[in-house]
Amino acid sequence: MTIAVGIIGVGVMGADHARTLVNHVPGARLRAVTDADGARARQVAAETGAETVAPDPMAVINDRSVDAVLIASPDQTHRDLTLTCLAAGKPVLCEKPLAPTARECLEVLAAEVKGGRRLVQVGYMRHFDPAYMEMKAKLLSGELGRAVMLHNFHRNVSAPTWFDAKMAISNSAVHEIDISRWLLDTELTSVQVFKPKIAGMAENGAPVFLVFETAKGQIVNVEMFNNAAYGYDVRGELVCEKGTISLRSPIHSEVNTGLASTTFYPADWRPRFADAYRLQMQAWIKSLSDGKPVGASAWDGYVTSAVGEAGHQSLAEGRSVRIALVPKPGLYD
Ligand code: ISE
Repeated sequence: MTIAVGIIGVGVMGADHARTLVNHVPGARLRAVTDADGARARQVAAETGAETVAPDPMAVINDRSVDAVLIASPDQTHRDLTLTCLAAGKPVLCEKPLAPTARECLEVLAAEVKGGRRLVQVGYMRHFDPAYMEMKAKLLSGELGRAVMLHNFHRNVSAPTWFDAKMAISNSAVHEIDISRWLLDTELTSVQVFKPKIAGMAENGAPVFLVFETAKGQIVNVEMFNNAAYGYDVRGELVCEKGTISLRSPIHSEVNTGLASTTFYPADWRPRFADAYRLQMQAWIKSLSDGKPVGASAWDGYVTSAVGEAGHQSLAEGRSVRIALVPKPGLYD
């Protein structure tokens, strides 16, 4: 069975997903693409061999020949489009975040629960990153004892001028919020956000430092620095009772010359997480054939946004904030 996919939004991420789908996922075909910029949609269709260019998102979702929808349009469109997919009974892989606010995520959650079956996967692709998967497998083996602390670093080369501390949390550090819950298999219960106060330092992309407590009593921290200048760099170290597990980024070559050895950083997240994006897409398509949901659920999408909002509150009020969640619906157990 071949799954016909429609992609809504073919900017940087959507176009990348289109290439991944046509080049690396044998059980799927790219049935339709659409974008607010029609010329861009036509260009991506020509490059990837997409069968049609649809005039708008509704045309993709309502196209009876489209089996599943991938949403990669701007964040503020995610709620409405996901709700429309649910109303049409179509499975959807929605780029992160599920929606910018926890309230909107809850609307999606309510609609999915009402329908009684899991149709939504959220594109928190780190669940499929081989380095994080190895970290989790090692933890689950029990060899190192229980997890005690998790250090996360997330650095980008540069941030747009409008990228403030709130964006650093809700657009970028949400990846660490998501992956920390997944790795430790628990909820984050409190958050406190700190900001270095360096005279004259640019406000856009300035670092934020988040400290969480978990329901299992662990401490998690996240250094989020969107303007770190030197490269795209994601690191992590899990400290357990009897040892630690550190993340290694994929390195394909090393240059040795002039008494020095050099490896290179990617400029953004796409090369670093290329395997994760590919494995996520393959797993999503397989899950549609075998009916077993994988990856981050709408519940995970809601929790991540709710934790991000608590982070915003901590930032505004300069204190630790308790994280309050609605009860988890049985559909997500
Ligand atoms: C960015 O906003 C993303 O969404 C990427 O997935 C992430 O890896 C990147 O560092 C963020 O800033």
